[in-house]
Amino acid sequence: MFARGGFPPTNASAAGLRAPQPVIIDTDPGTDDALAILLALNSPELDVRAITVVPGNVTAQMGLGNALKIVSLAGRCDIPVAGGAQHPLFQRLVTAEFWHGANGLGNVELPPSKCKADARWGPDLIIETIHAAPHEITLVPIGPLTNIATALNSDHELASMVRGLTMMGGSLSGGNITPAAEFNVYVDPEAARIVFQSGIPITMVGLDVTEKVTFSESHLAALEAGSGPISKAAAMIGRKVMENAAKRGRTGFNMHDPLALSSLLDPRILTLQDYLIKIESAGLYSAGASYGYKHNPVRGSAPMQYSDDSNVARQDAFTPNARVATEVSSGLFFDLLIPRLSGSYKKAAGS
Ligand SMILES: [Ca+2]
Repeated sequence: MFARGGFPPTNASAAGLRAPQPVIIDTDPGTDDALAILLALNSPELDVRAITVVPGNVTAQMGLGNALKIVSLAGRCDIPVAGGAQHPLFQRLVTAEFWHGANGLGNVELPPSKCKADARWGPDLIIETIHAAPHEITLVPIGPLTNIATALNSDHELASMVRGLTMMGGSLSGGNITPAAEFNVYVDPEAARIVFQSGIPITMVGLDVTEKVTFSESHLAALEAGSGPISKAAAMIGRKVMENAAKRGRTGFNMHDPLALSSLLDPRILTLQDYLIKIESAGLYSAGASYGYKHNPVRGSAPMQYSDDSNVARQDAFTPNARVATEVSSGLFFDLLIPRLSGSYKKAAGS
């Protein structure tokens, strides 16, 4: 909560703080999830304490299998990977195989996983991991917010024990799955509402910036020229998504989840502004919309003619609940991403 002392400093701005930043990634892999996870696992600035899987781009079961294959590819079976919610809190699950392929990874067949799923339930693993390191862990949800909301509902102390939450989701400028809604919020708007009301310091990396970072042929060529299984896998996934995008008349594709992840690595990539974010969970066409207020009054819909609710505009003290990414340096982002996925970063860092 901002009132609890505001946002913690980033690693870059915290003088002397060089220990890797502990994170939990909650994910619905997902092609861009795969690239985001690989980025995280190739970033020494991060300490990935757990990966939890949420239904979204694909079903919970498929997503768990994909997460295990990705972690195995990176040789990181030491990281607990757990399944969680099987469906959104109230909505029927809507998946996105049309974009991510029937297997969720662009129909790229990654090698079978050598890693085994953690026996714990995802929300329980989130709770246990945070309790083991109170005020240290940043949650990084890059899928619908079902697991995070479930954990918050189960443990009312949890929000005050989280260092921060950096999410891919939401939009101040219209949606991608409907004209109103960004996909992750659309899939489970009630969960998103719980998270935005939680008091956790939130950094929202939404379509306002993710649609400005486009993976193109030159990025693909750099990955294909890289060595090692991670570069090869990232290149194969990138190639498949490029082909799918081309069939839809698009050149390249947006790097939604990797951009959210990258903001933890280099704070110069995104420009953030304070907003009070409200989530629309009802509506025939607008469920999953995220609306950003910059100041009072916080004005909702007009009351129904025969209702008693006259509280149209709220004049309470204005308190933002998120820092929203409003501008992005695409160049800085790809300068960070491509070397880490292609293997050249480790060589440079280790030389
Ligand atoms: Ca995702």
